[in-house]
Amino acid sequence: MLNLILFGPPGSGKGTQSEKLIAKYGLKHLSTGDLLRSEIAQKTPLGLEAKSLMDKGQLVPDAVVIGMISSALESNPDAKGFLFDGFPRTAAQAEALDKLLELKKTSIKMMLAMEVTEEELVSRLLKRGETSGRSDDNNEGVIRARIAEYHNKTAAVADYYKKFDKVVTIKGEGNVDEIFVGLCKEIDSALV
Ligand code: B4P
Repeated sequence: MLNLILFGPPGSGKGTQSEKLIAKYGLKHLSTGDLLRSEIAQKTPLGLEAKSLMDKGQLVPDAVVIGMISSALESNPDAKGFLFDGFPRTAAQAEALDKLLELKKTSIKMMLAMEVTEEELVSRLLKRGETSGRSDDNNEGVIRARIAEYHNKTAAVADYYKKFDKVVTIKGEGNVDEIFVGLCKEIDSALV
């Protein structure tokens, strides 16, 4: 199995590049952001709890997202591999993911970490907010709170995978297709 983590701050291009990567490598896309937004759209109790946190730019509790990923892994027994997008976002989520994959006798092959400056992140997300209808994208204060959550709780997840020599850093600014080519180069060189 080929299991990849696409990592980076909010607005770094994870969702954008995920679509291209799953098409090229035939992976199952698991985005905790998308899973949470689907719970919100269905107005489930979990979705209502998540919405109040997401609207403030805060992370949803670990137990909630770990549970969602666990059932997504169970319901895709025949997947060739998974692309984790926006997960793990805390050290506890990273440890839980390793255990879940161990049960499936597999592991993370690599973490692709995209780097983008804060001003570029803010401008991309504000621009998306003009059309996306996402309430966490149309307020600069909320966007900066999300970036702060990333620095306080999420950035350290890269250190966890660095211990296992699994992190590759990619510049996430510039042309979408050129960034995609850079990501593929790293994946292909890990596959030989
Ligand atoms: P996510 O859905 O993961 O949202 P995101 O980080 O904002 O999006 P992403 O990074 O995928 O956006 P993209 O760059 O593609 O999370 C939303 C919220 O859900 C979190 O704040 C949190 O509350 C909660 N949550 C999710 N997962 C969680 C977890 N594991 N634990 C706890 N809470 C969790 O796109 C951004 C914009 O940039 C787009 O408009 C795109 O067109 C543009 N763009 C992309 N690449 C570009 C490029 N190269 N140049 C110019 N623009 C570009």
